[in-house]
Amino acid sequence: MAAQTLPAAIGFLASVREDSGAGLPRRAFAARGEAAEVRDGFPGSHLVAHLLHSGAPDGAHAHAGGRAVLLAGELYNRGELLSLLPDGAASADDAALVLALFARYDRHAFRLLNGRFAALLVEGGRVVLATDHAGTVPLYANVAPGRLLAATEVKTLRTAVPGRPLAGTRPVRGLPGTYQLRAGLVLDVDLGSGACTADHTWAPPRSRLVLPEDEAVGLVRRSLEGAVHARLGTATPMVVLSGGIDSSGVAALAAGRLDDRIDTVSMGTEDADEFAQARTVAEHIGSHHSEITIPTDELLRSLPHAVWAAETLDPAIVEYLLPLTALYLRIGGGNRRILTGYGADIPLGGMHREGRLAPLDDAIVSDMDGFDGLNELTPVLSTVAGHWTTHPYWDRAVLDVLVSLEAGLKSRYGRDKWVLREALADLLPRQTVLRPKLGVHEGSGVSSAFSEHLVDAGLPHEHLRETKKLYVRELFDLVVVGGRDPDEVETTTVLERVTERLCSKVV
Ligand code: IOT
Ligand code: MG
Ligand code: MG
Repeated sequence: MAAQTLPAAIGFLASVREDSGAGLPRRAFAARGEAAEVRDGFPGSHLVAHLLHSGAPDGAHAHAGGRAVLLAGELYNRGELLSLLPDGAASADDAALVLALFARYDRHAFRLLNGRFAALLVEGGRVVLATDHAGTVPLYANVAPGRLLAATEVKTLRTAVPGRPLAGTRPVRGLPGTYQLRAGLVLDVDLGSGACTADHTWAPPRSRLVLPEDEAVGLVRRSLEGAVHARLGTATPMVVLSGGIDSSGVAALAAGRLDDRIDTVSMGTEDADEFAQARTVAEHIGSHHSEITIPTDELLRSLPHAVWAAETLDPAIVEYLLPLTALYLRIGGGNRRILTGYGADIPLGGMHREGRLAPLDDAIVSDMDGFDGLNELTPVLSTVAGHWTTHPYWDRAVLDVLVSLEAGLKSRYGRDKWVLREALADLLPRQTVLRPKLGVHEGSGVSSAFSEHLVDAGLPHEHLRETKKLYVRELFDLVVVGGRDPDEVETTTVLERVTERLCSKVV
């Protein structure tokens, strides 16, 4: 089955127990959707779950051969995967496909998948949890002998009794005994004892590929084309378009594939926008284009929502995600499938504006080591508004290529992201291909608006980074750990608490 408008499920909250007692914690997803209840029984275990969906959850749950799987998200290499199975598998939904692969490869099945998903598999007294290669759908777990809870949003586990430490995971601030699985992880849990083993299914390449220019350019073009095509779905897709090379490339490849026009949308504030640059691209590819201006104070009011959705503590990431969250909240027209250019700058070193090759590769190595746990690719940023996002540059095959290419192909002839610009040159106006990088936080004026907001409230100029960190931490403690509704968070209260902390130096 090709990708639909939305995947069968966009999130889950699941409990697996040896006994059949106790249900689920209260549902408290930021993601918007209906919840389908799933109940399944096995020798030695009982599964109860809420599958979050927008109309057709069946494809997210499969049961066969004494095993069951729940899958939030979707797979992008179905063709490859089907070639490993008997012909009859072609009609299988993604969850059923994972189950069939598991029957053959056991937990190594997760090494085969290129997708955007979180999965839970039950086989008697054994529970297997898995994240995609980049952990793009966050997954959290809480395990004690005889019981396991897992969810795609940690706030849904905030009232759980602390569980035991888990290999391959990281603790979550304020929620002892609940852990986030790392990216590209399979966690194999023995339900009876709560003991688990962790196995990595992916790691960022550390070696670099030396290729002639034309081969490198062709490789980037083909892999990106494949990733965009696999993500188009069955309804008209939308691309969030800044008019930079990353999102313009995605939009051009999507438009080139479909007979109908695609939709593109660009956001700005009264302080800053990239409307002219995005319009140039929209006209060139013939998309239905719209512009959304979000007042800066509305943007700042969405800060609690961005933290609530992304469950992140990193202030720089919040600045990148805030304009996008605010944009997704403004996009109407029912549940949309949205493609982004997010993430291209990480493997290509686009954020570093660095021409020298050693510091460029230093930055790439460090960013590829550091992305895990930031949750910047989480679908919840848009599922809060009912939309599903997907990021072609973090497709497993694209990412493997982009990370691997030697730094001299990324910075070349005085241009950053050279290999990508060259790979898309025939599809876009020359000015777009040559356009210097502008970060979403700069193009929307968010970084400076956030700074001003703090300075206006009397917080010191000289510690803005630290202040932003405290601010985001305060929000996290309220809306994630504390379960508060982001609409009810008072900015003034948050500012007061940050001031108190700064004064008492409890940093
Ligand atoms: P940037 O690359 O500017 O934007 C990311 C994506 O957001 C774009 O490709 C586009 O799809 C969408 N977007 C940006 N601006 C607009 C706009 N005005 N209207 C509509 N859509 C827009 C930050 C950044 O530079 O964003 N993101 C980096 C990575 C951050 C660093 N993370 C890390 N080190 N782990 C990125 O690679 O996307
Ligand atoms: Mg970019
Ligand atoms: Mg940009």
